[in-house]
Amino acid sequence: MIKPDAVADGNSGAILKMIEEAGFRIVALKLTSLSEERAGQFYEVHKERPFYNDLKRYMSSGRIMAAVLEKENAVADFRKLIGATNPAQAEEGTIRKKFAKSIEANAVHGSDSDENAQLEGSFFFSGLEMYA
Ligand code: DGI
Repeated sequence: MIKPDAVADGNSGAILKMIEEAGFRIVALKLTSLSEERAGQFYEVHKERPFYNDLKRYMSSGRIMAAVLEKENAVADFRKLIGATNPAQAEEGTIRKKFAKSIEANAVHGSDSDENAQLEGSFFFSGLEMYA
């Protein structure tokens, strides 16, 4: 997912370019937005965390871009490409190093397991919208 700050700043194209150049194939893509409630569902795993309300508000503050990506070893390789959650710790050459503004407005989301990638893909897309 490309998060609201990155979409609003016009960085979606540059981020998708980095993703494709890193060898990922885009198999589904849409520009959409999340209500606070849907953002809360997406990040339900964090509901006990102190930043949960801020995260819901931020993730529903503007348009986002959702994508399903395909690659060997996609989850680990994508997390490497996006860099650390906190951009202050993100390595040079990562998407977050280049585009993230803060630990909250950190430009992109990536699934943390194959299982969550399936669930999160289905959160945004029907099977018919995913072209494998
Ligand atoms: O998988 P990540 O996005 O790298 O990180 P995560 O699953 O631990 O956290 C999900 C999102 O929640 C993260 O992208 C931004 C937000 N977040 C995580 N830790 C903090 C945070 N937001 C604030 N304000 N403070 C935090 O410590």
